[in-house]
Amino acid sequence: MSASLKEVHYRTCPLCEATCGLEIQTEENRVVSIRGNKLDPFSKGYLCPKGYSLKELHEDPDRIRKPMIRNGDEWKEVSWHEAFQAVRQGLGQVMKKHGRDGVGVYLGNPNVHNLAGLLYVPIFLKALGSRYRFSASTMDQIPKQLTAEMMYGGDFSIPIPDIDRTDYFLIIGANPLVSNGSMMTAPNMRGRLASLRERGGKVVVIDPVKTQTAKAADAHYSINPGTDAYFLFGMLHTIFDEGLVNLGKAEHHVNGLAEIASLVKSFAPEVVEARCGIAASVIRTLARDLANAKSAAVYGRMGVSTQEFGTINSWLIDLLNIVTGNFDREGGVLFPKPAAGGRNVGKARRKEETYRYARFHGPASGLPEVLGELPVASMAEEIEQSEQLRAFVTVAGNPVLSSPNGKRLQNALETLDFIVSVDCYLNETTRHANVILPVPSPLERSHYDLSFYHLSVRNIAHYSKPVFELPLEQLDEWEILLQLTEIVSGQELGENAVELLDNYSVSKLVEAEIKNTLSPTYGFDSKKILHEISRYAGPERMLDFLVRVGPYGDHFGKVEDGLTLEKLKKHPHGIDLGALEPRVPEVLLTASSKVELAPGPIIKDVKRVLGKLNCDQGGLVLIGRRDLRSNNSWMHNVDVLVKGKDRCTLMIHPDDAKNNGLNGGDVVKVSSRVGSIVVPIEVTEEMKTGVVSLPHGWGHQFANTKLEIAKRHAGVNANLLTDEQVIDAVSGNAVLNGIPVTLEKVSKQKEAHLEKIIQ
Ligand SMILES: Nc1nc2c(c(=O)[nH]1)N[C@H]1C(S)=C(S)[C@@H](COP(=O)(O)OP(=O)(O)OC[C@H]3O[C@@H](n4cnc5c(=O)[nH]c(N)nc54)[C@H](O)[C@@H]3O)O[C@H]1N2
Ligand SMILES: Nc1nc2c(c(=O)[nH]1)N[C@H]1C(S)=C(S)[C@@H](COP(=O)(O)OP(=O)(O)OC[C@H]3O[C@@H](n4cnc5c(=O)[nH]c(N)nc54)[C@H](O)[C@@H]3O)O[C@H]1N2
Ligand code: SF4
Ligand SMILES: [Mo]
Repeated sequence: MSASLKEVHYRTCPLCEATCGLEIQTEENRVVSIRGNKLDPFSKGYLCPKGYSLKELHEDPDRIRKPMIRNGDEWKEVSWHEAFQAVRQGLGQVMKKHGRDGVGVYLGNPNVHNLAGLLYVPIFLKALGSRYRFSASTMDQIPKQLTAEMMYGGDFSIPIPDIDRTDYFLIIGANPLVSNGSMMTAPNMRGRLASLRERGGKVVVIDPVKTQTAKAADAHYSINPGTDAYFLFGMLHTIFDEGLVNLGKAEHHVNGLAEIASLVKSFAPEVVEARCGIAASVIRTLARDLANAKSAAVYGRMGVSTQEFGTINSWLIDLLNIVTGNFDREGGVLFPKPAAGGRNVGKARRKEETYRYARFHGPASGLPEVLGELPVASMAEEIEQSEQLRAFVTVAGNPVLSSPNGKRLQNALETLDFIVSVDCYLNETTRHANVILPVPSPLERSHYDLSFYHLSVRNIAHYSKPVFELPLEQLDEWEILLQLTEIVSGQELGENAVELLDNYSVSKLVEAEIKNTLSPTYGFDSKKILHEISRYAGPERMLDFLVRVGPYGDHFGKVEDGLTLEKLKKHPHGIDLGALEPRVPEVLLTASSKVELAPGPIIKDVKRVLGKLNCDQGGLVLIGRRDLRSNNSWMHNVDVLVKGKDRCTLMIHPDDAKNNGLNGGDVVKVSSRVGSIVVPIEVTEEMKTGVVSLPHGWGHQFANTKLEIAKRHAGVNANLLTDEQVIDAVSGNAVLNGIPVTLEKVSKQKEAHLEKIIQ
C-alpha cells in the first residue's frame, strides 16, 4: 500500500463538553489510530478513553446505516425515498387530524454536540410549531439557563469559572474529573486543577460522595443530597452577617441587593447545619475563605441542578460569586465571548423585564413552559392525557433510559400512532419508532462547538472538517432535518426541497442580521453577503456567516484579517482567542441593563426552602454517578468502553451495608415509589451514610434492539427508580438525585426471576 494513502486529520472530539483535539491517522477509508493532538492550543494532547473509542464507534456494525421501517416487530431496510414517504404519511395523518400539536418532539443531548442539530433543529421546530417540545435540558441544566435568563437577560449568559487563574475553587455537586467538566468547557480537568493547586490555590468539593474530584481537592465535605440550598443560604448569610459583602466592580451593575440581604437572615449556618449535614463552623469558615480569597469561583453542576431546589441553587451560586466581588473579573467567573452565534453578542437588550418562561403551560401537567419547552418529567403524562398528541419525533435522544420513570414513558410511547427517530442506533427508545433515519458517524461530519464556546474557560474557535466523506446514499443530518422540515410544513417542494429550504433559511438569517442595528453588518446588502458565502452550503455556509459577523470576524471586508471559515480551515488545530475578559455591562441584556439579583419567580420559591427546613430525609436516598468510560446511555455498544468490571453497581457505605445485612457482591432489590430494580452492590467508604448511588444510561436487556455488545453488559436502568412527579418547582427540571429507596437482599436464585418480572 502506498504511503500517500495515509493521512492525518485534526478535529475536535464531539462526545463531551471538553472539546479535546484529536489527531486521527487514516489509511484509505480506515482509522489507523487516534491520539490527543498536542498542537491543539486548548487541550494540548489530553484525551480520555472515549476519544480513542471513536474508531470503534465509527466501525460498529450495529450502528444504523440505512433507513429502516418497522412492521410489527420486524425491521426492514428501505430507501430514503420510501422512509420519507412513510414519515410523510405517518406525521401527515396525525397533523391532518390533530394539527401541529399532534406531533411532539424530544431532543437528546448529542444535538448540542452537532452542528446539524444546532443549526437545523431550530428550523425544523419552527416549521412544526408544536408546543410539545421536550429535551434533555429539563433533566440537566435548565435551572442554570433559567436563572441566567432572569438575572442577566439571556439563557446562555452563564458566568464561567476562570479555572486557570482562580485562587479558590468551590465545586458543588459536580465531578469534573469524571465528567470532564460541564457548563465549563475545559479539557484536562485533572491537569487544570493540579495547576491551580500548584500555584497555591485551593479546591474545595461539596458532594455526598468522595468522588475522584473530591480526592484531588484540598478539602471535601459530604452534604445530604438535595439540601444544597440550605448550605448555600448559610454561606450567604455568613457573608452578610460578618460584613464580608464586597461587590467590587459589580456594585454599579446590580439591582436588588437589599432584598437578598433581608432574605438570607433566616438561614444562619447554625439553623441550616442539621438539614444539610455540614457543620455551622465549616459553613462559616468556607464563607470567610471564599470572601477573603484573592479571587474565587463557585461552581455547581448536575448534583445541584437536578434536585428539588435546582433553580434556587443555581441562583445562590451566582449570588455567592457576585457578593464576594468575583463576578466578571479575572480569577472569578466571567462570560465567554464566542466567535460564532454568540447569543449575547451584538444583541439588543430587553424592552421590558419579561422572560421566556410560563408563557404557556403543559395542558396535562399544568407545568410552566421554560425557554420554549415543557419539562421532560411531564412527557409521559402529556402523552397519556392528550387525545391530540399522537405522534413524536425524536432526534438524538434515548428518553426511555434517560428520563425519570422511564417505564411510564416507555408505556406512553407504545400508545402513539407514529414515531420517527433520527438516530444512529436501534435502541431502547428508537425500537418504538415506526421509522428510523440514520445519521452519519461523528467522523463523517464537520464539527464546530457553537454551544460550548459559550461556556468555555478560554475563547476558542475550532472548525473540524469531516475525516471521511459521506458514504454513498448516506444523507447528512442537516439534510434529514430539512426533509423533515418540508414534511411538517405541509408543502411538497419537489426534488430540490433541501436546497430550497437551506437557501431560504440562510437568507432569513442574513436578513435578520443586517436589520440588527448592533450588528457590524447593519445596513449591508444581503445579496452581496449571500453571494460571498455562497461557496458553501449547509452548516458550513451558516457557520461562515456567523463567524464573519461575530466579534472576531472579518465583518465582510470591514476588518482586515478577521475570522472567516476559510481562515479557520487554515488552522486545523484551532485558534486560541485568549483568556476570558470582563464583559459587564455590555453583556447584560436585562431591561435595566443591570444584574437582577432578585427575580420574582425565584424569590417566590424561597418560601418552599424555608418550609422544608425541618424535614428529615430518614431512610436511604439514591443519587446518580458517572463513569469515565460512559456517555449517558449511548456508548455502551463499544467494547473497549464496557469490557472489564461491571460498572452498573449500587454503591453503598459499609455501615449501610451492615445495617441492611449486606456484603460486597450481594445482589439487592432497590425499590422507590415508582419501581424496583435488581443490582449488585459495591461497598465503599466513598459514599456518605444514608446515600446509595447508581449510574444512569444502563438497562440494555431488551431483545428487540440492535446493540449486541451493550446487551451483554446490560446493567439496570436507574430511571426505573427516579420519580417523575418530584421536580424543581420553578423550572420543572427533573429530580434525579435524592430519591428515597429501600433495599432488600435477593438470593441468587430469585435474582434472574425477579429481573424478568421487574423490567
Ligand atoms: N438517573 C439519571 N438520569 C439522567 C442523568 C443522571 O445523571 N441520572 N443525566 C441526564 C442528563 S445530564 C442528560 S444530558 C440526559 C441524556 O439523555 P438523552 O440525550 O436522551 O440520552 P443519550 O444517552 O445521550 O442518548 C443519545 C441518543 O442520541 C443518539 N446519537 C448519538 N449521536 C448522534 C448524532 O450525532 N445524531 C443523532 N441524531 N443521534 C445521535 C444515540 O444513539 C442515542 O440514542 O440523561 C439524563 N438522565
Ligand atoms: N464520563 C462521562 N462524562 C460525561 C457524561 C457521562 O455520562 N459520562 N455525561 C455528560 C453530561 S450529559 C453531563 S450533564 C455532565 C455532568 O457533569 P457533572 O455534573 O460534573 O457530573 P456528575 O457525575 O453527574 O456529577 C454530579 C455530582 O453531584 C453529586 N451529587 C449528587 N447529589 C448531590 C446533591 O444533592 N448535592 C451535591 N452537592 N452533590 C450531589 C454526585 O455525587 C456527583 O459527584 O457530564 C458530561 N460528561
Ligand atoms: S474528555 Fe474524552 S469524550 Fe470528552 S471531548 Fe475529551 S476525549 Fe472526547
Ligand atoms: Mo447532560
